[in-house]
Amino acid sequence: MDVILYSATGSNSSERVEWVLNYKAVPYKRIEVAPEGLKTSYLQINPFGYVPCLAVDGHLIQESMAIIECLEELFPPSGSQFISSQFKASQHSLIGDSVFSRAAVRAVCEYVNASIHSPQNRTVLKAFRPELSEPSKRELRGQWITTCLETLMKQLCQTSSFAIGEQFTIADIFVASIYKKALQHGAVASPFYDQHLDWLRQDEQIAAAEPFAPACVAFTNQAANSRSAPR
Ligand SMILES: N[C@@H](CCC(=O)N[C@@H](CS)C(=O)NCC(=O)O)C(=O)O
Repeated sequence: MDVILYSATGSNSSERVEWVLNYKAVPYKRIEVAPEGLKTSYLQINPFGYVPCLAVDGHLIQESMAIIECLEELFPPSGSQFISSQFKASQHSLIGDSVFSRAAVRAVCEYVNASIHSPQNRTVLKAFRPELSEPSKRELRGQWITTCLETLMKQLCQTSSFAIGEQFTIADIFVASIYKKALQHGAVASPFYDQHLDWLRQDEQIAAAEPFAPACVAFTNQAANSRSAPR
């Protein structure tokens, strides 16, 4: 299968997809889309003008959630034909193993994607707050994500240190990625979300699959010796 990911360094939505591809050990080619490309030639790939976009044997798929759902179908748990030497393919669904766990995972992802990420998107801020300077936009983005993550916290890590349920899912990926974005915008670190991130990084396979390695992240190591759920 020929898999191409159109991505951009620092793109939060692309990071989600890259994390899934890496975790599932799917071989893929990554194409970096330059900012000017988003408004020009790349529109033929993704008419929405956003990264990510995934091409699978010539089929173009837009929107990170749709891409991830498609990857879950194309490369289901233990899809051994795609195992590379670096990673083991996942043994469980990254979306959840029951109707209700899948609904809970999707609810978190939808909240992150639609309610947290979209309003602070560069294009949206440019349209609604054109008067703001770049530093002010960054500050606003950090504040917005932080406020929403406070709300989201109540839904997370209720039965384990994973965001939803007892296993690693895309809810962990969406949450950890948007938290890192808040830190990049200068938001104050959160003990809860630091602990969640630390927890994920204690798992070799999850940590090895994480894209854009963690230079920008305030890594507290608070949870390094404890595997209790962040609450
Ligand atoms: N809902 C979309 C969001 C995609 C998105 O906002 N991508 C950002 C990067 S994270 C982008 O391409 N921004 C370019 C712009 O706003 O001009 C998805 O999940 O794929």
